[in-house]
Amino acid sequence: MKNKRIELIKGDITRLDVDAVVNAANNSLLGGGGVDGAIHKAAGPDLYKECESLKGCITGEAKITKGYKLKARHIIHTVGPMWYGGYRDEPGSLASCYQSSLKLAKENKIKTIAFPGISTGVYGFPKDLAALIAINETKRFINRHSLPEKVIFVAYDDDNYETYRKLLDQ
Ligand code: AR6
Repeated sequence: MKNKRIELIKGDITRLDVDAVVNAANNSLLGGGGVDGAIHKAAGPDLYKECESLKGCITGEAKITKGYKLKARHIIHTVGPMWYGGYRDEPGSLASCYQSSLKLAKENKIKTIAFPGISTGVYGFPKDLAALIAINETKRFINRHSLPEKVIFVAYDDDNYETYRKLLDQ
């Protein structure tokens, strides 16, 4: 890992002891499958109540809640783009998810933040392009700001882990 403020791990993001985990949510912010379902299940019903009060979120933007039963103190919910073949500026929207989430983290004095591969599950974004965007946007942000101090990419499977590892070692 060339950048000391970036880490890569394999596993379940709901178990991490960090200041914030990022959720790959949908526009309603009211839960769903994938990592969103796992986060809501682990955080408990009070998360749903707070999410209801947020009145949704636009694609590419982010909103913050408490972490409830998670070890993580906060959850940053961001809504990634659905992949339509690259014709609807999906890369730009995904880049915006990372920028919005990191900006919100900085504003909330978050030191450690963990990201899953936003949009790379149900939303069908190609994993290698998504990892490249995640890493580039993160480097761009942390080069300009001292917070968050550490950004952790969480790969859920071996393939995605290797994809990140190769890009991070370059
Ligand atoms: N920890 C870390 N990563 C995970 C976990 C986990 N526990 N579970 C899944 N992943 P997805 P999206 C990875 O589908 O594509 C939901 O229904 C997974 O392998 O969760 O942004 C929402 O409500 C994949 O690489 O999110 C939306 O409707 C990545 O997390 C929609 O899915 C994201 O997969 C959002 O789709």
